[in-house]
Amino acid sequence: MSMLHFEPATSQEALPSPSDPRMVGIVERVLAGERLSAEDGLVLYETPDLHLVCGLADIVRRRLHGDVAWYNVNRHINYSNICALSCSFCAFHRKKGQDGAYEYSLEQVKEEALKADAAGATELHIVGGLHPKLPFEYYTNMLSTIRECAPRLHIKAFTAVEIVHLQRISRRARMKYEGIVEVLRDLKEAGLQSLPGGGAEVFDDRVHDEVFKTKIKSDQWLDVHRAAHEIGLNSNATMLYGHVEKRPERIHHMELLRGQQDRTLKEWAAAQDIGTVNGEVVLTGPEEMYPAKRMPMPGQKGLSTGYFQTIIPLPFFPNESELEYLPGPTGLENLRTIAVSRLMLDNIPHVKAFWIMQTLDMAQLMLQNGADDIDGTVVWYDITHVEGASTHQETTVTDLQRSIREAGFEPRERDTLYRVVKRNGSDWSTSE
Ligand code: V47
Repeated sequence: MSMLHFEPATSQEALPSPSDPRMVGIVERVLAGERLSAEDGLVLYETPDLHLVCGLADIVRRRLHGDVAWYNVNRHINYSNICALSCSFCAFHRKKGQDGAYEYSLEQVKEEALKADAAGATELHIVGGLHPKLPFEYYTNMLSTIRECAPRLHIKAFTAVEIVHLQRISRRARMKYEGIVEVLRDLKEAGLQSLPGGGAEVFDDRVHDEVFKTKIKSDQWLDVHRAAHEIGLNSNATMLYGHVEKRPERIHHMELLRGQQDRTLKEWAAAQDIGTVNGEVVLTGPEEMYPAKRMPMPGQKGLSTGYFQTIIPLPFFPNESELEYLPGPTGLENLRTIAVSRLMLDNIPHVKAFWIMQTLDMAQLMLQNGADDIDGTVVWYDITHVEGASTHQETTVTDLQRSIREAGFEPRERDTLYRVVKRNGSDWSTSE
């Protein structure tokens, strides 16, 4: 990592002129703060004017976050890799009894939570496979154990497909949507505070049938997050790209997320005096469009539900999966996908370049091209292993801060809900 400090130039005047005539209208729309269409999204993916796409994403990112870039002090816990499914993109899953299969006891989870808390972490990010044998109580006990032994830790846990699995094993089956709401309420009562964005993959039936056929489809993934929002939990969203999907399918994925977020934020936008056109809530316009606060934050006037906080585009890692013969996306495709996500998802406040998958060096570049968050210290991560990394994948706060500064931004520690963290060693508090 270079120690050179880079000052990104992103003023409107510094934007390169379009060589692709299709970009002219897009530039006008972005500068005016108008929503981009699916057709625009495809142009952003296909145009040779990559610098222009990235420059536009940076302008929009700075409207929302100025020169701040976010990180957190967290721990990921992958409590078990035993999974009833066998998605072909996934190298994490094992069958019970298979070499390398594991599951954490509640005692082990407690130990990790205590260690995380003692080290000053603010968040536990907990996900695992769909374990065919663990009872529902394992999950509620896991949450309540953490809640009791480390009450300061925010518990962000379980992807949408795990929630559907928990609904099934909890005997809360009844009506599908109601059952999901009920199981989420049980989990919330036990200590769950938000949902991570995993398991969304690509919202497309063809892609679903080809590489994750037995997993839930887009409508169920979106329903789980809608239900979580309904009961006041915030969540994130991901998009796993660079395998068998095509670019229009990625754009469609973004459109579905954007549409759902529109419906969620409508009431909030009205209370904040943010104009909507056809119910569209666009947060990424120029300063003069938003004399009031444009960023949704929990507890704000008009916001009675949770919402999508962050989009995390995840580049596909073929290593050791059934799709190992695929090349995976290039660095340039990863950079472009971050920029396109920032421009298309105009109502999701944050774009995360997850350093574990993007690498810290590329995450620096991504901060200059649409991303405003790089995730946190992580410590343990078992789902992907970049270039032979072990499960111990940790970085320090010093390195996160240095990376952010080198990229030309001001590092700011956040909690899971993007409140500013004030820290004194392992002691911390939030601004609210
Ligand atoms: O759900 C699985 C994906 C996800 C592979 O919410 C793969 O803040 C690439 O969701 N190559 C887990 N990706 C990671 C995730 C996440 C990460 C960081 C932050 C947040 C957040 C969420 O990883 C899985 C799946 O979609 N995945 N296999 C693979 N071979």
